[in-house]
Amino acid sequence: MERRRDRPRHSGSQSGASSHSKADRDRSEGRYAHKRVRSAEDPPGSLPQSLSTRRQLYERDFPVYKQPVEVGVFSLDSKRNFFNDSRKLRYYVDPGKSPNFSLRDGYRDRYVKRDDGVKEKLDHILRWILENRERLQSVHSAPDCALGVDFITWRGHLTKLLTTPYETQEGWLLAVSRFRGTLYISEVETEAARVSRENRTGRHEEMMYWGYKFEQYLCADDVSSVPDGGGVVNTNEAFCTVVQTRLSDHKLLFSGEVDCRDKDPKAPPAPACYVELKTSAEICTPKQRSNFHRYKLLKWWAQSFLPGVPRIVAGFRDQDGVVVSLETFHISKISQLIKNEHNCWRPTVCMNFCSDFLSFVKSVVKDDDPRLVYLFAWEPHRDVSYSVHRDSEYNFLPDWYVKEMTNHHAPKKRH
Ligand code: 0WD
Ligand code: CA
Repeated sequence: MERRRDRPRHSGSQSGASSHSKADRDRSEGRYAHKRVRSAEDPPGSLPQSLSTRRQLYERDFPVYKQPVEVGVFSLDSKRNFFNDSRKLRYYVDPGKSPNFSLRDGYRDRYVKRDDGVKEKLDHILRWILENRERLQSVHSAPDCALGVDFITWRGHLTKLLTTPYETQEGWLLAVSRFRGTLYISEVETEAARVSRENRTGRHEEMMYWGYKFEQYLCADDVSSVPDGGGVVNTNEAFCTVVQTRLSDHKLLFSGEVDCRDKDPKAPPAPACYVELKTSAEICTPKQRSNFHRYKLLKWWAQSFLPGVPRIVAGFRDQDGVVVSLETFHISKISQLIKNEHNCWRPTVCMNFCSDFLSFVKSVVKDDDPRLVYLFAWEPHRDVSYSVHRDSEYNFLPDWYVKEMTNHHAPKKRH
């Protein structure tokens, strides 16, 4: 039997290149290219001005997505200080019996909330890069690409790209600058997102705490300790993985926050030992189950598939924030799980859209200048468009990074 080509798989380094033939690519390009991107007045050879997000345009074979490789980690402490190590990595502890966690516990008196009005942009990733450059510099790097990768961003930004063809509520703004051959992508908060952030209800604020409280019930600070449900929840603290991978012909380096790892020392190496934790309202009706599959599982799948995190432990909670059941979702099984859902999302559409968006960005952002920002904008039911800004409020590559990369870290000559 022929292997199905639309399966959402990470490609190994061996099989990756062969799973997508040139004939396949040519066929899909020929069929769709003229519809996906639009040029102003369509003069021949002109720059594409916009990119369509219509799902039908991305229903092709699953693109090559190489197994993500962890190239580093970092931690952020309770004051949001950066450490180039895994000190904030926690260990998953199975609660065994049916849980009865109260997620409301500690909201008033044991909660330190990160100030989400402070925009850190790519700063922590850039700090990691400066401290770990030697790990990136590959012998194969092109001389005009100092770091040997095409894109640097947060995993969360890529998650937004993957879900775009199915998103009907929230648009996005992504700022892009090219610097020494690499494209940096950093999100800009939309006006609508700022307004809803500044006008959250008390109930919404509390529910945002529930996810972090759930983590506290299941995570221990050390490999041989147990979770402490009586401690303080501080959302400044984070452990992040930095992974490298390739989507089609785009070499990616991104970082994502990881909740915890399997504490078995025999567990596979990162990222395969990582566990993502989630909470969701308990499912009581077929309609609720269908919505869970259609909307929530899409976001969960996209977020964990990207860095190669293999499983999610979900806590289903009632209206009062009490976790009534736990369920493990294996990322590799999610696409099967949703197959019975009529008109449901498809991983191949998510990945092909992301790949085409990155191609679009490459074709648009040609000037190599950290003070030049191309702002890509998208609203539901619209195409992706962009505008160009020099020395504006959208600049996001800090002087300390540009200076350090330009002066002290010129690519070393190899003998
Ligand atoms: O300032 C900003 N606009 C952003 C900051 C945008 C995106 C990320 N970040 C920071 C976060 O503060 C965090 O340190 O980057 C790190 C996480 O990056 P990511 O992994 O790329 O983000 P994402 O996949 O969206 O979120 C992963 C987890 C979330 O878990 P759940 O299970 O809820 O998806 O990171 C946390 C959250 O626990 N997280 C945040 N925590 C505090 N403030 C934020 C945030 N703005 N965003 C995500
Ligand atoms: Ca989580």
